[in-house]
Amino acid sequence: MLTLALSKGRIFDDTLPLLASAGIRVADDPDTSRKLILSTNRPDVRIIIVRASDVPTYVLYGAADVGVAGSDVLLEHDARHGSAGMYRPIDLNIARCRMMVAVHEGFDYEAAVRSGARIRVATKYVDTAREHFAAKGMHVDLIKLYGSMELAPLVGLADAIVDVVSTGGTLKANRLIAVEEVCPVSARLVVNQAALKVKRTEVQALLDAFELAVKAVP
Ligand code: PRT
Ligand code: MG
Repeated sequence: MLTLALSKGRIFDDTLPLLASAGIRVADDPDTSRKLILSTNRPDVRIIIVRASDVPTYVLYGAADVGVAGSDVLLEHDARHGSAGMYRPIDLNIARCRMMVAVHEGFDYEAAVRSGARIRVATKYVDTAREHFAAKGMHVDLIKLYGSMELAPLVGLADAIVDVVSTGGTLKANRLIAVEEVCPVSARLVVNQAALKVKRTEVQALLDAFELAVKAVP
């Protein structure tokens, strides 16, 4: 049995076509079904639905053989736990966005950087943000949040946020401005290191199919 960990929403939606090209069709829709284990047309392949930030944990511990996780999630995981135990063989080029520093439109970020001011930054990517600002030689106080980062500068919790941005609509609606890119983000295939050996044939077949499908996208 091959177990694949996905999060529902954009990762699941964008992975479906890749699975289809590997001949795998999912029987249930996670948006309407409450099932957390989804069967597929292949009796030897199942999908588990987990939180986006939990995908590396399931794969690392071998509860899933393979998973799809945003590079934002992987960066944060690695900054905390190191990169051992998981291969990331393929950039799937899906769920793309950019990790950005953003501030309220009234906050002069450049002036704060120039003057060496200590700023407060709210983010769920605490370790990634710490490395980013340390590399710039900036002093920051980091505040860990679990979601809705965009709210923090509006109510005085923080001067800046580090969050992922795709259309920019959420920033705009909240009068925030992206002032700096931390890194581009896209989802990667992650593979448990032991599974790659023990289930070599099945895992390799999936990797090959995904790789072909990714290359076929212009
Ligand atoms: O929702 P949950 O707390 O379980 O986790 P999650 O929010 O990390 O999961 P999910 O499914 O929302 O995102 C999964 C992965 O998709 C992330 O880890 C990213 O790699 C990737 N991704 C791509 C994004 C976005 N685009 C994105 N726009 N993840 C989140 N967003 C957020 C963004 O932060 C903003 O708040 O969506 C909101 C709308 O973005 P705009 O710029 O289009 O307005
Ligand atoms: Mg979300």
